[in-house]
Amino acid sequence: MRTRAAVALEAGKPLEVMEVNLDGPRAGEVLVEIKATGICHTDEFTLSGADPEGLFPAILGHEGAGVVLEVGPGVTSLQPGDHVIPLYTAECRECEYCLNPKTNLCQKVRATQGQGLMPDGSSRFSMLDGTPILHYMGCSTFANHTVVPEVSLAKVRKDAPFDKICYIGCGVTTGIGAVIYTAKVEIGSRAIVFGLGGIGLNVIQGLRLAGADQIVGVDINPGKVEMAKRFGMTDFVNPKEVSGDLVGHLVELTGGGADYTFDATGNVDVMRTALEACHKGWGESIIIGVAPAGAEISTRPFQLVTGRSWRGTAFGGARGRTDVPQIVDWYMDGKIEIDPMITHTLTLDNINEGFDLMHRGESIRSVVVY
Ligand code: NAD
Ligand code: AHE
Ligand code: ZN
Ligand code: ZN
Repeated sequence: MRTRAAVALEAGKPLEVMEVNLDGPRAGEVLVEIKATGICHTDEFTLSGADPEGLFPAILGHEGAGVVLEVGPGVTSLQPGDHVIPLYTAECRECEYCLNPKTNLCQKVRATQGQGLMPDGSSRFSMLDGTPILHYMGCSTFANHTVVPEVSLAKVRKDAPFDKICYIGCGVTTGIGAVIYTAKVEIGSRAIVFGLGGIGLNVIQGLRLAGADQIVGVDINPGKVEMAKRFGMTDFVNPKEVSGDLVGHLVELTGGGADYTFDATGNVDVMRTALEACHKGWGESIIIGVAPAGAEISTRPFQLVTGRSWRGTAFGGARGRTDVPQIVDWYMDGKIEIDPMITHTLTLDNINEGFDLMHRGESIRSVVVY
């Protein structure tokens, strides 16, 4: 079939919206009509050329929701008409990783996914002249139709709106999950969140859900303050307005350091600050942000010797096929909010505007509705 897609032809260039060929689903694969997709900072990271795994030409996008149109041979858990959210972290429920309760990093399709290919080593997308186009993060939601492995699809309830629940495909689950599944934050905790964007705000709402007493937000863009307060931020710090040592300021503000800190910036200097702003003896710092190729983190080992821990999380530690339908229920039951964070709704033809809004720091989430 043919479908419309925003294609990343090369790094650093705007996406080009065009008709592309899409082959049908093979064994273990599913054809999905994407109804809506969010634009995450990770899409911009890959498009910019900073991603060591970035390959071109590719169809980016990993924060979508849609409807199953056709299933390939051997697919048993889904049928046409099902509503789904594509998962960049699969859940096969049988690999060594899925069987280990300590991780959500299913490896069933990860190797080919990182090469922009389906599990059989080929791509379903091509240009009209036959040139192959690569998949992205196993999702490629910047296409009106996409083919996804069965193990990379969460089946969700049919009454949930696509233009909101697409955000659960990455930002909502990553932020809330980092608190609930990865850090397992206790009631009464003090926490600091670095970066109040599409991920950091969901960390904040996760902290409120977990019953944190103090939620400090740190961002260099004061335009993010109002939204962060709405989601539960109790204190705001703009590093540009702190004279002197930022770590010292944060340690004092949290009465000796935070129980938990979260980096949602992808900046390795911020990651160090986040680790060092943790409480001596027990503070845990969770890295969510994705850093550019070649970037490295550092601190004095003494920071760890004296009881701080450095950890990371992908997709908030969520097991997608199990946890994502539950997060959709939380949204539908009013336990979490999504709507105010979707600040802009675009068409596929205007998708590059979503990247411009992100660059200018004017959006939280832009969502493309097909
Ligand atoms: P975003 O652009 O919406 O937000 C980033 C925020 O960080 C902005 O508000 C910006 O002003 C702030 N910021 C930038 N530099 C800062 C600094 N030096 N100090 C304080 N604040 C600073 O991006 P997003 O969509 O929220 O994504 C955030 C990060 O999380 C990105 O690196 C993204 O790639 C990553 N991410 C990781 C996962 C995962 O599974 N680990 C999932 C999604 C996104
Ligand atoms: N490809 C990059 C790393 C990108 C990365 O860390 N991706 C996160 C999800 S970001 C979603 O917005 C992730 O899930 N990582 C675990 C994994 O298996 O990819 C690089 O540096 O090579
Ligand atoms: Zn993302
Ligand atoms: Zn698995």
